[in-house]
Amino acid sequence: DAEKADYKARIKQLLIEQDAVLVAHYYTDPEIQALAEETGGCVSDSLEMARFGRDHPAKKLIVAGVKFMGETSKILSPEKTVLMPTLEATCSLDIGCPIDKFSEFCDAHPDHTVVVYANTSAAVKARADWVVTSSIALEIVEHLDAEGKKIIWGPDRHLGSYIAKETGADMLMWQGDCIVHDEFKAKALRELKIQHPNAAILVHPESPANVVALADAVGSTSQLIKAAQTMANQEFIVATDRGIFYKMQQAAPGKTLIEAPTGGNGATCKSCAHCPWMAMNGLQAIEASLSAEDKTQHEVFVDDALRDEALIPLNRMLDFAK
Ligand code: CIZ
Ligand code: SF4
Repeated sequence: DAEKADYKARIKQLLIEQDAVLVAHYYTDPEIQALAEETGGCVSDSLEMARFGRDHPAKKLIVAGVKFMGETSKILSPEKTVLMPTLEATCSLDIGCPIDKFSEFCDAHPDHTVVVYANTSAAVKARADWVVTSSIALEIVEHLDAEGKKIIWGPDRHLGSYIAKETGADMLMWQGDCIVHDEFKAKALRELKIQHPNAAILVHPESPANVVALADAVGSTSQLIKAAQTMANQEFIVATDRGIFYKMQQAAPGKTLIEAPTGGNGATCKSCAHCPWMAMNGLQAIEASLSAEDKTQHEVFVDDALRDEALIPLNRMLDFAK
């Protein structure tokens, strides 16, 4: 509508005036992803978002995603101004892994290598030996296991269990979960598959093990998009945040994408396949991040000492990914 068109036009103007670029996650709303594409920004997973921001010549990054993504961008690009539509967009994994408790857990097992998921605070990253995203977690754990390392894994217990099962690595698990993926239900998924016998089931490994067990392909957001593109099936049942449908449909035009069921037998779920924090990145909030005189609701800062420490395990991942 007219109001939205107005916001979009203003955002485009402000991005140019301020030498800023919009970096959006696959789970943000489709109109935000489209805007990032139209304005020369990027739509990607958390690893690629951080890389794109670091390598882009713009002076300012507008990170449409959740707080850990803004922090990671700031850690990799300290000379750039990093703004977020709202600093209140957090993540249940980040909330569920406070630094003091996590640090105690690590201290209790000093012979373990600490591997943390990117969905954590800068302080938790600073305590880690490795940071991983779901697109590279399996390979890094395989590498560490081959070196005979025992691993502390945090915070996502489902992703951790999946990786432990796939690699056979010795992993001590922090018990966090993602409120979006944790809601996918195996029983209802089995019933849906009966109605769509030719559909391939695509599952993000933050989902429960009994849902992962039903998958034809398991992977990170980028890997699931690739699967929809390359697998011969014409229909896919997709167990991850529904924001991904925008890029998945672009990559697999003409194929049918179906949401995996949440909540089972009509029970309600907290998030129903869309992250409430990702959903906070609306047009109005993006416009505000660029136009507000007072940036306290928007600008991301990471303490210098913390930054230096968090950069080590982050760069370890980026170097490994090369
Ligand atoms: O679930 C998330 O927040 C994901 C998939 C983040 C990422 O690594 O892109
Ligand atoms: Fe966190 Fe889950 Fe939202 Fe991703 S989808 S930001 S893991 S709560």
